Amino acid sequence: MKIFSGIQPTNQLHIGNYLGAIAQWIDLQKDNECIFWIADLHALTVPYQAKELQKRTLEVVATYLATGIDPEKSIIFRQSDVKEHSELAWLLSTITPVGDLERMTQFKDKSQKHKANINAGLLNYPVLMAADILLYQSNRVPVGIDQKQHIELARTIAKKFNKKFGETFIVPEGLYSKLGAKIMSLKEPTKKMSKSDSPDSFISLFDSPEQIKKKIASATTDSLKSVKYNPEKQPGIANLLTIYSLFAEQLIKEIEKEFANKGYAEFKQGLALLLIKKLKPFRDKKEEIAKNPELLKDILENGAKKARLIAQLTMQKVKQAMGLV
Ligand code: AQP
Repeated sequence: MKIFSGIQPTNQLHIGNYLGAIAQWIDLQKDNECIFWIADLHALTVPYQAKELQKRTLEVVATYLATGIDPEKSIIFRQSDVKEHSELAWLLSTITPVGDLERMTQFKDKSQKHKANINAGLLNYPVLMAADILLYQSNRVPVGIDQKQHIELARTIAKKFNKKFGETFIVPEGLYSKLGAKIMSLKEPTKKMSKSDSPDSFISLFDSPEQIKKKIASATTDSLKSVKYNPEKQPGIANLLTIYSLFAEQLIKEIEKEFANKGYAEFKQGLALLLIKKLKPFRDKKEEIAKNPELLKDILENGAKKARLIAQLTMQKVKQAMGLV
């Protein structure tokens, strides 16, 4: 099966990006044809520093390697290295109703967050995302649940294109992790954890032990004093239990029992120690990778060559179908 997924180089990746997306990739990489890419064109839709973008892109590649993505098994490439993404996005935009784009939750949220910069790219983001996925004839797209609406739109666009111009695209399906599909903010546990929010609201995959302890200790909880999974009444504790369960590979019920007569401080201390232990191999591997920056550039160059071949084949088909050649 063809697996395709990517991440924007908008900041250091957090445990939400890992549990919602990357952890699934590691499993899928064993038996599938995988493509994992860096969505730098998408990252241009929110305010950013041009000087920082290259560095952040290479950091995402380093994060992929540090968490276990193997460039020998999977293609890793940068979106802007394959011009067919932008080309197909334009073609697909001609069959996408503006109304469909205006009702996207991410467009509404990001327009609210960046009121002074509601650019057309922000509105067209899901069309570019549909182009990304469809170019590679992807079967499955493992992502967090926040991307479900965009995946559904990509499916609608693929079906519409196939109906109008003849069978051209594979209609992709989203793959969502059972428990980790939406990790919440540590500060506002009714909102998803986001790498562009305040650093206190997320645990980066490379936070130091001190940072982890401090952030978990100050995570928002409640006054019920009971370590119970109840997302409605205790969203903060439910989120911490979810994170604990996924990293410890232990059922939530068992963790509740373990901390049944203990306070939140003890539970948080246990979670911080668990995270420090589980994230240490990522930190160590990233330090090792940092010694060889050329390796990251080579991986992107090789990945782009392979990605271009696949993308060009699809573009030929698309242009023929649309009457452009
Ligand atoms: N909180 C989350 N829980 C589970 N999965 C998540 N993802 C993001 N946040 C969570 C998944 O991570 C992948 C990469 O996301 P992205 O960088 O393309 O953009 P995003 O979804 O907008 O992620 P962020 O962290 O919120 O970034 P910013 O702040 O830059 O917008 C996707 O598969 C996403 O579902």
